[in-house]
Amino acid sequence: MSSKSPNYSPDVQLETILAKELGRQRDKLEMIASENFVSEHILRVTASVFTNKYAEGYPDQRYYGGCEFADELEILTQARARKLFGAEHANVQPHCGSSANMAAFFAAMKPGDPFLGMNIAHGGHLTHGAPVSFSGRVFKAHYYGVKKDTELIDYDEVMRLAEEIKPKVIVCGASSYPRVIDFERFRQAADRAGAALVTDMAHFAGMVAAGLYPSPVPFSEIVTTTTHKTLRGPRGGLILSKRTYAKAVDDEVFPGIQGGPLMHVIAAKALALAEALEPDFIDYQRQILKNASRLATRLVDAGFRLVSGGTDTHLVLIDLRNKNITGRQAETALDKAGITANKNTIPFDKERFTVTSGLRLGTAALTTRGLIESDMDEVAEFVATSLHNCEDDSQLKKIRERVVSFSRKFPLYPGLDF
Ligand code: DSN
Repeated sequence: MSSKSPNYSPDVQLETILAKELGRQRDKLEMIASENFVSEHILRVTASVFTNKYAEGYPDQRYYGGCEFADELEILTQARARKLFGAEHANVQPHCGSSANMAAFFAAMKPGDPFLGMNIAHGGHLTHGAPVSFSGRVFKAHYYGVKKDTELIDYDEVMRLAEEIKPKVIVCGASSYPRVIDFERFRQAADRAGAALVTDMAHFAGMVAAGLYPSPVPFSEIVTTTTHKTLRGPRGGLILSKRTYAKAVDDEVFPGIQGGPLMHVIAAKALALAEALEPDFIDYQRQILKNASRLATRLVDAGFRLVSGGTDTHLVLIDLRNKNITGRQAETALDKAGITANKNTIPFDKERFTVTSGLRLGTAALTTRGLIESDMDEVAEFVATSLHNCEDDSQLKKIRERVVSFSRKFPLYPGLDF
């Protein structure tokens, strides 16, 4: 029913929730490394009439009528994805990163096959073989990790396991690894095993698009990503592959795993990819990196130990053990201070996953709001003071007041009600 209809009655309960969420996003500092803010244009397109359309299948091979414009849209989005990343094939239908990874794995191996992924406790993602995820239940997962001294990926271990296990797939890419990944070495390991290399570039896809992080595309049979992290698009997934894997990937996405694609989200992906093709996207990604580097420096100045000693990316991972606080305590304290972040395991963590000894911070969302390096000095001070006073609610309240007025210097969606 249209809001212009005389019978329209606003859903006050729902609108109140939406307005509260907008207020939360505006008045808090968003430092979850996997989150970002889309442009107002992308918000609008995500809410377009394509939400009404079923389009199971692919362009020119749909199971529904009326798909002529859905076809045009999907072809456009695929072309932009291929162009942005220099890929031979793109599938733009995955609803999320997990379904993209699921499709990639089913395209490259069979249930029960061995594969090699990064240990979740060392920075890998749930879908890289964790026993609770489909990836660890359907396939036989083996894990590599980081070295204890450097906290960098142990490439010798990757090579050794590749030779020993002969996995069908090697997965690289991570959720909480702050350093550049050496795709050439993963390629060598995959070749040694006769495995397909699947790279999950969800966290650093924006930097890859901008040419500020090495591209995994030339080295990998399949590359998966989400579209909403550093790439700054709508929530969703995307798969790039070599032409030889195109049919297998497409068949696994639909009909293998998903039904109707979310065409309104695909429209928003098309716009996000166009934004990422603009020259100022490179400036944006460069600023994310400068902000992360400055944040890391200031946190070290304040006495925090960072896993691997720093960052090459948008994220830093703090080892909180020298401060005698857990990740869970840190997350709660920051939330009270108006900073949103998440607890995270660190390599060789002795705490449970629900507690952890680490805190992960990212700079993509704050950079979208317009913060530059000098602003990160203040953000680092908010973080450090909150963590040093994490049991002191009155201190945290004072920081919260400062955070609110600081946040308002960087308006978010000024024209929106919710
Ligand atoms: N949950 C995402 C992250 O926070 O890294 C990955 O899917």
